[in-house]
Amino acid sequence: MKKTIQYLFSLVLIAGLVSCNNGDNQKKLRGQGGLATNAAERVYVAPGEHDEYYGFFSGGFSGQLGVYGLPSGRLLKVLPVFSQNPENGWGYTEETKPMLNTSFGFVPWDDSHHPDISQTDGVLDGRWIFINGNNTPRIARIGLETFKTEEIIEIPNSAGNHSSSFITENTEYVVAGTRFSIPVPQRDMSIKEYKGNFKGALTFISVDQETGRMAIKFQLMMPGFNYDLSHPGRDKSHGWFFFTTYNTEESHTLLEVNASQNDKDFIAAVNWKKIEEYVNNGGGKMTPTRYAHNVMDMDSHVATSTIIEEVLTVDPLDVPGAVFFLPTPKSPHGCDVDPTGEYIIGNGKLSADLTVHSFTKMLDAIENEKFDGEAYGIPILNFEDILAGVVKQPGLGPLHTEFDDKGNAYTTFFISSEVVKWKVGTWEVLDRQPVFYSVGHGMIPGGNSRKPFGKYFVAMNKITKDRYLPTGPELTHSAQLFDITGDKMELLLDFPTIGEPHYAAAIPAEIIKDKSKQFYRLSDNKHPHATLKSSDVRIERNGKEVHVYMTMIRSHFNPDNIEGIKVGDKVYFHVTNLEQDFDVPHGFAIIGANNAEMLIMPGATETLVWEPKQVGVWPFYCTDFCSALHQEMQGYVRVSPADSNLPLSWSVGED
Ligand code: RUQ
Ligand code: CUA
Repeated sequence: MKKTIQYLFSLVLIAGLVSCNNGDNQKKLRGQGGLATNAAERVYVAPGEHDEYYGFFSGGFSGQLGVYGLPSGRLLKVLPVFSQNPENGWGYTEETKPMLNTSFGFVPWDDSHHPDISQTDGVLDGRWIFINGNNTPRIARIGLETFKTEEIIEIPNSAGNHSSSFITENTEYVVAGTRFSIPVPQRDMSIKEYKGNFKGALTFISVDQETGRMAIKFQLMMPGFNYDLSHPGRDKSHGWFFFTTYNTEESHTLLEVNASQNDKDFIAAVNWKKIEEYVNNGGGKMTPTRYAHNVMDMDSHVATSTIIEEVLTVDPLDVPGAVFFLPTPKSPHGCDVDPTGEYIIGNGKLSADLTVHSFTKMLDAIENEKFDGEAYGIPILNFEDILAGVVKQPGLGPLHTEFDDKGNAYTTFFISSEVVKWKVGTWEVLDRQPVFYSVGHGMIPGGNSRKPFGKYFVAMNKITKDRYLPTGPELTHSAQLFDITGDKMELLLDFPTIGEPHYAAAIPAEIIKDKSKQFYRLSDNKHPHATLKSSDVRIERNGKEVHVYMTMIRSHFNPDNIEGIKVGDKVYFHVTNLEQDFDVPHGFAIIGANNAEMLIMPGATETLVWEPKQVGVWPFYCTDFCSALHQEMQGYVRVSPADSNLPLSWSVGED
């Protein structure tokens, strides 16, 4: 243990030295500025012009997905996923609340890390983007025509859903791996009995190719390690999935020391095709559990949440030849597969070198049973037998590797704050560039596919410090855009990001921009409380429950005068936006509401609940500046005492 502590100390020391270097580098860079090069020109997107790529940056602890244009770094949209969003009412309206339902009840927040775009034949196809929620394990699917979260599935038997959400090359599966191992089923037991008793679930969620609907196909119940990151095999290794592990020591306390004892942890190689076949032939065990499956119906825009009470679990020992461990030095974090599918890179956070495994050698070792022991009955392959190569002393604290389309890899180094470019196959370091500061993931558009678009590399940095004007103790995170078309990477741009982007995914804009929906057709509106014509405008009372069927169009509400509401009522405003034009949303807000406004897209219906607590005449108004007469887009609700006999009445345009 002493040794480890010393080692950690030396890392910290080096980190200190390196950050001084960074300071120098930064001064140098500032001195040159963008003026020495034409960097500014290369990220300049003229007014009215469009960016070349959509970049989807995970929101981290904001729980959302940030949509940025690249190369400009302009924020285009905050797309709500796992967290309530008052900007448009996500998670506040009656239609969207079920999307945030879980087996723990309504959970209006999460920590989202890794988006991944759907693929066909290993190439980005732009149908959907998936992203994980860590804290209450969930996977979301977002449609890239509407940029709306269409589905969220909870992952049972999982905790800290981190090695997620990564997809196979035809989007057959989206995969979710547990970071924390836990007792399965959950039970009251001593934490000290962790070792040998906790389980790590790796979940394979099938995706319907027509609708995108997700369903948990099976959960592989692995030993109680921490499963950190994962990536699919591709091309020749399609059919396999790789997961980094740490804490193979199965320590339950002070992991910073105790989980760094083993010289090597593992990458778990999972032959999912083999397990799929086993499951399709009746293998696996239906196990009681509870998880929520939430679906947004895209015709009505009403979400439903269903609690599912069983899941198919698979014991890896029941499917011989499906799961192997590849020894990988020192608590690997990132687990990355190159575009050819041959090389699997484990980035050992505490290792001096980068280890690259060979898929071909792995198959050979499996076939010839060149094992080096086993862990919980799962064969461990011999390190030397599967080693493709080592990138020697590339930097300190490697985290993640991305790939371009020219056979180069780009690894991020947290401690030495740099991106290092190296050659796949020769393992030679070609270039290194400092980042400001302490980079986590890097991203190349299509970098997790068979066809990367190797023009830009974006570093997502964990520490911002002095890069922008100070904003008090709390700063946004900082991303940096590099041009990677030449031999050397060139820093072009810094841009601030919301939340904490971990991973990001980007796609050429031309693949999706023409499919982007402009408005919803009223004739397709299947909302059960839609009001499609003025003759259907009405208010109905059912005891204390009042339903207002309202419409909005430039620049009035119908009705805009409402009387007969009483203190203690629960008023549902079902509001339909009758506009049939691009970019004419209207908002609805009412004084005293305990939720948010709602922003209603043209052709859609949304519902806000209001529980008036005070007698009076209370205004409501449109929140989105929709026309020259937007300020006139308003109305009043008269609220009478609870025992009032005033009948319901409503009107618009009446004196
Ligand atoms: S993580 S900074 Cu949540 Cu992907 Cu590595
Ligand atoms: Cu409608 Cu402002």
